[in-house]
Amino acid sequence: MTKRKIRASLAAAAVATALTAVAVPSTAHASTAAPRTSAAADGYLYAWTNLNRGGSYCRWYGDDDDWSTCSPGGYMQDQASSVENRGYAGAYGDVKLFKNIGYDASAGYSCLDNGQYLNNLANYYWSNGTGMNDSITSHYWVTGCV
Ligand SMILES: [Ca+2]
Ligand SMILES: [Ca+2]
Repeated sequence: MTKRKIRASLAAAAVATALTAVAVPSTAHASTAAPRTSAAADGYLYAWTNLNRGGSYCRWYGDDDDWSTCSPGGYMQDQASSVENRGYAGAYGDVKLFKNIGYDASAGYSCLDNGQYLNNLANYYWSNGTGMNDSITSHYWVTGCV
């Protein structure tokens, strides 16, 4: 292979890599292609046991390191099938979600942008590629999803 051909194939490989990087949705950032909420901001993160805001729900104004107790639903650990960020825009307006208790990111995490509503968590995945449905267990508010 001539030097020019090698360079051309390297460039083609770089383009292919770049295209792949664009085409694969970010698993660590749930807001990718997620719909915006139609609800007014009230400062709370909401979670429902069923999809499309169905079943019982809990909501949080602050952080929670263990969803096994919450208000008003009482229990949301490994139950949530839809979530909505109705937090106020700006500082601490985004929510980092964790599969494990205690903000332990080792089993997977995700980030929900301010104003995002995920109506069916079966369509979303943790940072490690495992499904998010019926598995959220803790969260804290952050300024800017990363
Ligand atoms: Ca559920
Ligand atoms: Ca869990």
